[in-house]
Amino acid sequence: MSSLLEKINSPDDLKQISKKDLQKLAEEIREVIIKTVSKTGGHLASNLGVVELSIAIHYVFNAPVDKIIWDVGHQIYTHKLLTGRRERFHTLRQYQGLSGFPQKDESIYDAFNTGHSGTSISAALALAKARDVRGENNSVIAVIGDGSMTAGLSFEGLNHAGALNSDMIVILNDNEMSISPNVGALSVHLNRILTGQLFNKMRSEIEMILKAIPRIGNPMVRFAERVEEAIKGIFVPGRLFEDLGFQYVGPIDGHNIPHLLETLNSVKKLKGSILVHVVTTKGKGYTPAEREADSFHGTPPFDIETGNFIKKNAPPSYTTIFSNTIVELARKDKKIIGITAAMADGTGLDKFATEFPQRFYDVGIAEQHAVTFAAGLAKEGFRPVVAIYSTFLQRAYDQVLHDVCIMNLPVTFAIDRAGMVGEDGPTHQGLFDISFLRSLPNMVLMAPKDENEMRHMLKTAFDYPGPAAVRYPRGSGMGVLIDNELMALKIGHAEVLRAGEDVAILAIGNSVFPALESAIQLELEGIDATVVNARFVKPLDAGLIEKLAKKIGVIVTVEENVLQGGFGSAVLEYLNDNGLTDVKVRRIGIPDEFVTHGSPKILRNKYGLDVEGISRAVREVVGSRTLRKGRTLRKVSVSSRVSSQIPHDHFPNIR
Ligand SMILES: Cc1ncc(C[n+]2csc(CCOP(=O)(O)OP(=O)(O)O)c2C)c(N)n1
Repeated sequence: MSSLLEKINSPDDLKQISKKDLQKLAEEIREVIIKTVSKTGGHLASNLGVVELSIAIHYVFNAPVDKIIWDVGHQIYTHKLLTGRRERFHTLRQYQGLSGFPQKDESIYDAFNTGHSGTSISAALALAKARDVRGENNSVIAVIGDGSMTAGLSFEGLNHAGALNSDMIVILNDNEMSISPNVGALSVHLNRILTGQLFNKMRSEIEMILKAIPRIGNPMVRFAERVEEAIKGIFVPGRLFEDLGFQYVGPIDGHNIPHLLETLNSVKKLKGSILVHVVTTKGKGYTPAEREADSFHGTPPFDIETGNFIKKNAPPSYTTIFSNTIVELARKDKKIIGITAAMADGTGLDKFATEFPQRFYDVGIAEQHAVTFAAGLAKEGFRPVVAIYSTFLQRAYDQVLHDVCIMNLPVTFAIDRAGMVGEDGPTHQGLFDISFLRSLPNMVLMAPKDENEMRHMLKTAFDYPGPAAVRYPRGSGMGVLIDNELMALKIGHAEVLRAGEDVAILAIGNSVFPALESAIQLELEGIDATVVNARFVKPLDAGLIEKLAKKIGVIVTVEENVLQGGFGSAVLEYLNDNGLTDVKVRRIGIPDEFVTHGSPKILRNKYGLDVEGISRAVREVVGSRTLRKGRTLRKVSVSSRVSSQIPHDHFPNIR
């Protein structure tokens, strides 16, 4: 069977395909996306929903001269297939393969890098303004989902764009879903547009007013009824956007290609800021994804026939353990309130939501609001927990500082996906939170070595009368035994796991077990290492660090975070500020660069964060230094090294 897709290497090739064949092309694209994502994992449901829309956009507009900005960018698989990346599509999200998001360095068709929600309108407005200054006349199109439209940043962009009335098009892809069903007043508004309620409500109100006017009232009602059809669908539905300065067009069926082509062709000729409201079905064309669009938002590899996810046999994830622990804590403490920014499933707060619906808030994609909302609740005596991914907490930095830390309010931050996140790439790696939280007065910051310790840290955070954050990694725990009783840890106290005389390895979070394993390996080579589970980045266990500095004099720090301002920096600062300057220190972490997409295993290896990397760094720093008790380094063959018994790389969930 000859394939239409095979003929397409650029949008120009797409334009050679007749309109009547475009639906067939859409089906071919769906098949490729389903097949590929079933192997690589990725954002399936969002992509299946925009196949026709992406084809129509590329058919009508002229990329790369016309600029298309995809909000979040998780829905651009069709765009990638149509813009010269078809042959590399099987490498999606893999190390050195295609990114799962738009990347300007990957293709000239990717007009702006995205990954976090709500950036597209601001970026599109900027590209439109730059175009105007240059005196050019290309189109600029932002494609944004109804979930991402709830982000505060989207409103900031709309507000500015509407006021400037620049020539730009915002395509609102409304599937009534964020990851889970969309929440909030905007989503209610969009839903009313779709069901015609807004129009009906307004009509009956107008009717009542008109009928109340003596004599002329009734004839006016009859006249109004005649123009009803004309009114319907023109002003009323998009009133909100009209008031913000946009011309509203829609709602239109986002799976009807002829309709899409006709609408986009008309819109292309319009001047000013236009909002096209397109209605799509998330997961369209693949029954399991349509039925469970939230589970198929971001999927691990799956079996196409059954739609079942292919799960590795792995211990429960940190997220699952968090999910259970927060419920356990909340059963005992009625003041605990759970808050998520559109990530109830991803963070594991869904279980809390089911058991305590009155104490649970999904605020939509609104991380800033989530944090200030938590601050307000804490101020009123409650114990809110903000369950959030490390990368998305970045958006609420000022709120953590300004609304939580200055007032020293007891908000708990449960920071999931901290460290190497992997396949989603630089926009999603959780590699900055240690640095940005460490710098805030009043903040207590911890990271557990395993899931059992995470439970105790959560208890510690809730017992602490100020802001406290627990950061933990993506993926499965270490498979350790879980204590029944929750126990608060001593704030600022580290745990010495192994005593050795040649080097002190101070590790934090999920770097602790690899450090321990490295120490076992190094012992065979004649290097005797102390291994410390730091537990707290802030406050540091200053007493222990000082003791080790004086006694051993060689320190290696390990963290899954950027080196700038990270845990290792904290140790160095302490040593320097306390006159311990003759200590030899080596820091392992992420250097001054963004970490690309790829499996966490590959990435940890690249940055020396695995057992081998830690051993290598220790060997280098210990070097030819005279070992205590006159011992010398032994060369050990690979086979005699202790192999890893510790599951460190099971990552069933992606978001
Ligand atoms: C600031 C931010 N918070 C959270 C996320 C996680 N996230 C990725 S996609 C998504 C839902 C987006 O919904 P929508 O824009 O409607 O797109 P859809 O997937 O439904 O097509 C969320 C919450 C994100 N990317 N950015």
